Amino acid sequence: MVVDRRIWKERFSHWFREVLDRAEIIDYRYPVKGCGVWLPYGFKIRNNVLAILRRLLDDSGHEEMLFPVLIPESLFEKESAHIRSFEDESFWVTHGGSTRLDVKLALRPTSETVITPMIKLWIRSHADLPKKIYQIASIFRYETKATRPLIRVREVTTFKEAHTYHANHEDALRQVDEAIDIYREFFDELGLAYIVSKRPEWDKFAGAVSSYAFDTLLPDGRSLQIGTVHDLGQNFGKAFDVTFEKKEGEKDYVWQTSYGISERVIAALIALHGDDHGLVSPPNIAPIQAVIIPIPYKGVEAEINKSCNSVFEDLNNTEIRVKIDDRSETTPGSKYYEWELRGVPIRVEIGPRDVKEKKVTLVRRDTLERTSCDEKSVAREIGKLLASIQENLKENAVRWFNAHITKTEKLDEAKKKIGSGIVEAPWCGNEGCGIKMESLVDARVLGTDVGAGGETSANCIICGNKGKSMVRIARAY
Ligand code: 5CA
Ligand code: ZN
Repeated sequence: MVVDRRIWKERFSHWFREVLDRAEIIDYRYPVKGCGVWLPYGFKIRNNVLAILRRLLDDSGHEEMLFPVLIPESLFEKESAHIRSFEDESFWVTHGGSTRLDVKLALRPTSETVITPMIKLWIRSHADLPKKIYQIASIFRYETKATRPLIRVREVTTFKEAHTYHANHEDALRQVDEAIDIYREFFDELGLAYIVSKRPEWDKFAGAVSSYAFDTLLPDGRSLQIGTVHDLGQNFGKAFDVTFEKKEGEKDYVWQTSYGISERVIAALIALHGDDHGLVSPPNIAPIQAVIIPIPYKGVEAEINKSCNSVFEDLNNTEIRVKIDDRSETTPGSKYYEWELRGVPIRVEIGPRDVKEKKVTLVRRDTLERTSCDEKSVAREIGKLLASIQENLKENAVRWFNAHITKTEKLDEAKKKIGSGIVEAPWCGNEGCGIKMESLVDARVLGTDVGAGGETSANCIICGNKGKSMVRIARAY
């Protein structure tokens, strides 16, 4: 079944807040703008998502570390493009108690200027390179655009930032490719749909040589940047004087990359998979993969309980995350409603008819289809269903996403389609045309295709001169 997102396009924003609240993901009522509380159920989702990310990074030679939150202004301002962009976007600590600090301290908005000066102490020669590290921590940004839970927050509580150091540019560029591959795999495992674009010059990360970004689409047709990968060249190496001895004996500045992911990814998976019943959790990150609900019936309570316990044991033994909801004061109907809202992939119903036939009833959350299976084969059956749900969510997300990308050479059509997704149009590559396009269609340039697929022979949609590449435009979060 394909969930038609258009049903809730208009009320997506409201739907999103309702789901976060009622499925107990985040409580956003904390009295500091842009700050929220991870509730136990949301925190479990967060942990499962981070486990995938940690595995992918650890398996490719990244080492997890943890750096300080405070950055002295003297370090922060060393890379000029970086400080220019982040100065007004940072929270500043100016006092210790009532004493004014000699050097004010920024709460890290990201950590290049925290990590690079320490790397300088640890790298001597080419033998110390490449070096790949990451941390998962809070960062703080004084966002002035409208804040929204998970999507744009001022305390980003789930910031995974990787930083890598290399002996030459080729190796750093190879790392950029590796990072893009790792993120692809990560988003694929979450069943997300995305495109990767090279950001235009005027929208690069502050201090980067080039930036590549993953964008997805939310049901309201606006794009959301869910991850970025930056080639930092030697910009920070030079600013912080990080040198190493090359094989031939001479010195060079270190080459760097950095790449980041935040809780926006969790916003994206809620938004892309959810439906009118609430959350639909991909099985691989679902805190509970199957919930067993007894349907009590006078006289057969004992048999029903016995069957529930036996199914629980079977699922538990095959490492399916399972729970029995045996609250006696709540009706089965209210339980269905609650677990659907929380997106539990499989509901197992066990009632008088089921026990009589030695069967159980299974309902899958993505399509709400009901099937029946022998009590004996329940673990194998649910294993198959979980795999099928995982697959189906991804397929639906990708199908919907692709249906909301429009290629056009006409400005009128670009204007018409921009409200519902991403528009791709021929572009000469000039910044002037890019900026003009942004104002004419009232949207943002996301960038161009990373591969060769983005080339075009059509003329620039703005100036009519020979086009170089297809540029992507969208109303962006
Ligand atoms: N140092 C680099 C690489 S870690 C860096 O900071 N890149 S970034 O600025 O692009 O941030 C990485 C990712 O964090 C972004 O792609 C975006 O998905 C997410 N992010 C940035 N700001 C916020 C915010 N205010 N709320 C939620 N997520 C954010
Ligand atoms: Zn042009």
